[in-house]
Amino acid sequence: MDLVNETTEEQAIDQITVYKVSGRRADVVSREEADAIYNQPFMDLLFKAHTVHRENFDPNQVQRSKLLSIKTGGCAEDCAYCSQSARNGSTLSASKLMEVQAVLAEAQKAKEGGASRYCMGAAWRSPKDRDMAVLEAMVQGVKELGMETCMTLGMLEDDQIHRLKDAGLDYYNHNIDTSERYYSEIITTRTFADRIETLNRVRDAGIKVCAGGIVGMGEKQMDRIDMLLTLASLKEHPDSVPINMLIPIENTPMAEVEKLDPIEFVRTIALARILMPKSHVRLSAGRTDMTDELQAMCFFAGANSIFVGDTLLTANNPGEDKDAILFNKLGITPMAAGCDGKK
Ligand code: SAM
Ligand code: DTB
Ligand code: SF4
Repeated sequence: MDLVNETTEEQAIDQITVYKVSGRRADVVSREEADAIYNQPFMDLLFKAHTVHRENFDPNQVQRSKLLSIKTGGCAEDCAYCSQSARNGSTLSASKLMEVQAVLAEAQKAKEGGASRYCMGAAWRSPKDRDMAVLEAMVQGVKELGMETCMTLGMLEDDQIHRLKDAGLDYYNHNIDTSERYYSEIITTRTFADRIETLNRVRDAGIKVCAGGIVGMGEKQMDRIDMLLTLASLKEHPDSVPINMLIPIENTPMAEVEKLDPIEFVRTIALARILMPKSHVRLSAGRTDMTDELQAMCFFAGANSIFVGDTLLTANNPGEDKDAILFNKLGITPMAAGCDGKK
């Protein structure tokens, strides 16, 4: 049986056009087409997204990454959602960059817990040159443990990117966070264009790109769609696309924002899968407040990666036991390190 329901309407939705976003060449659907995909009847959207997912991945495999905050709090940036911004009046105390051995001990535990990728995050606008040798040693050490390496350190200069690449960095995470239109409501200390520039530099240096954003920050539906269109319009699709549901943090400007309807969240995941068929779409922050059924629906819609362990950077995450039960119930198996799960 042909899995694709070939209606005229669906053919119209499938039409791929070429257009430019902010001067970057892009082979992506237009905003109108993306809107039509996002807003089609939910069952049709899920069917389409799952079909695309199956064409590109084993739908029963999910990749697992573990996060560690290697430098917490006291950040000079004003990201309105973040517990680590010194400007947000958060009660989180700032700490120094961790010692290499302490990071490697944590990475070893994550490996034993089954994570295939280790992502080290720092609450910085960008790293200082004096920190680079320590960061390089962390990358080298985690690589030697047999895990994929990822860092998220803010904006990077070319020489910093090359040093990290030479140390063995596989992935760099840098999120665009929201649409270009809504961005200035969320962050004023660095621009949307700054983010794109860092992403392009990372890609040009041959490091795999992990780029996504946050939903549930009071944005409009069109902002979620535009955010995904921008990601799909990068020179190459990001290898990983983390979709974070806002974790509201006390004392931040986002603490009381209205919760996003979970169906809208699933629609966002589905559009990400359809626009970026070969990327790993990560069901990222916010899983602690999601039911098993919602997470299962996200996996069906094309999410195939998660963060594991009971903490993200500073906030809670479901933890290994809960995830093992969920995977077992759903018949999901973890992707091995170095295996991209692609067909
Ligand atoms: N300082 C670096 C930067 O901003 O690029 C790296 C760390 S930063 C915490 C990494 C990402 O985590 C952010 O870009 C954002 O997408 C996500 N994030 C931070 N706080 C969050 C929250 N409360 N809820 C959901 N996602 C969040
Ligand atoms: C991403 O997109 N989400 C992760 C990772 N990349 C660095 C971070 C989520 C942070 C959630 C809030 C916290 O733990 O402070
Ligand atoms: Fe700093 Fe990153 Fe948090 Fe923004 S998201 S305040 S840059 S740690």
